[in-house]
Amino acid sequence: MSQYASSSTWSSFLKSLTSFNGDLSSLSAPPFILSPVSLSEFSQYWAEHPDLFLEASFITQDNYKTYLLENIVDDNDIVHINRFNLESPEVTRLLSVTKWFISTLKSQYCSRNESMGSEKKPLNPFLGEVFVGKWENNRNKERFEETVLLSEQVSHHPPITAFSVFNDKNNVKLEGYNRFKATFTKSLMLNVKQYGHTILNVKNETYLITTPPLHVEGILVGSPFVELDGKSYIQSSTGLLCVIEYSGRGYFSGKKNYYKAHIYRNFEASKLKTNALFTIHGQWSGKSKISQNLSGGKPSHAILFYDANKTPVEHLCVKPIEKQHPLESRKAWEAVAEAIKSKDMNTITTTKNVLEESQRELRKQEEAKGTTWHRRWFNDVDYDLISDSGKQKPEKEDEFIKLAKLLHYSQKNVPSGTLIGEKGDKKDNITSVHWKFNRSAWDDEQEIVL
Ligand code: 0T9
Repeated sequence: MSQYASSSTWSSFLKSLTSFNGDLSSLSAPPFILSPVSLSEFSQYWAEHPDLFLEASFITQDNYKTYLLENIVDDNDIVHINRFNLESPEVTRLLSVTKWFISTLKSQYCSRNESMGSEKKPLNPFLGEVFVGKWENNRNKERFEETVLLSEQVSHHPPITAFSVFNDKNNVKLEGYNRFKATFTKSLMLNVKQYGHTILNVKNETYLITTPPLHVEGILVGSPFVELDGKSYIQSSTGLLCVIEYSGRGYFSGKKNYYKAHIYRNFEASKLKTNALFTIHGQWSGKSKISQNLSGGKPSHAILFYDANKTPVEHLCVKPIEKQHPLESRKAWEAVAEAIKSKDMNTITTTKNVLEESQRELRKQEEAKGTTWHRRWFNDVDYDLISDSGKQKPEKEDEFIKLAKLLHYSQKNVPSGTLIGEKGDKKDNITSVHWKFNRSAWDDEQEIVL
């Protein structure tokens, strides 16, 4: 239990949650549960293992068979054993992308427990807020070069963050956007559905990635933490598909942060688990193992797939605040973040008001001029081809459309991971607007530098 949990401010905060209206920004929480970090920064968690982010781009016809070698240490030497029969570079690359994706989860959902003691309420980004930086990959500069992160708040109400991570040298790029909806249960657990999707592009292959629902436990005792629910899909443009199922303590294992992933030849095959080519299971915040399914669905000997605790993260390099543009997250929130760190409620309120008031003023001016805020690096694209929203429509060769077809994936604005015909997709009057990265807008960028 947190030392603050028995305080009267915490219990009156808990009382205020029972009448929660869905708008998290309207909750005024006591300082100890506030994070000095904005949600626009969360996009960096996609690549805190920049080597794994790039790994699939190095898997070729020449080396794909030597992936997942098991190191057996004998009396005086290490012997590498290849236990698996890897059938094609495409399969090995999907295994590699799966490993990278699993490696992002600890960053996405546990890093704040480690840096701040528990999950905390992040700062709610303002419209147009950006967060940028790069991974310099100094340990292997020649091979990797730099990987860039761009994150932009493209909507304030509801909050939507769009992001892109790219490495030009190796032709690996990721783009996506995130929105969430949260509700409290009677026992004050927070249920969160994520919306949006992410597309990874490795040379000529693309992968559609969906993010899972989650819940936040431990709020009553003042030390919140995240547990994942449901599924994630990683649909490859080659047809191959990885389905990841999450569970917490006691569902299909006694462990927290548990997952099971199955690799299938395609969507049809995924209907039967015995069709899986590979099975991976374990903790995404700890160790997980992989086995190959032999004929008849029998699993082979399992070897270590990934150990989150043995693979330290590499933090993004961000310019010092003095060199940042006023729209950059840490610069814009500097005064508020300082106030949060010193747990000074009055200064938190006044500094936040200054920021919010100037945002309201901007919106008023735009309304008077009949303009809207210009999104810097992302466009909203309407995938509903018959609607006349006036928005940009996707191109003929659109990757999201191609991947969605392979996965039978809903293109509507429904919770991430919803397939066609599933609950949510069947409702009428749902839009199909998704945020897409506009690389040339970044190439033409004059004001914000890395
Ligand atoms: C996208 C991620 C998301 C954002 C966070 C729900 C949550 C805000 C959204 C979905 C990232 O890629 C992945 C990770 C964690 C998610 C956050 C966990 C969380 O608790 C917050 C919400 C808004 C709160 O801060 C609730 C307040 C609570 C900690 C105290 C009562």
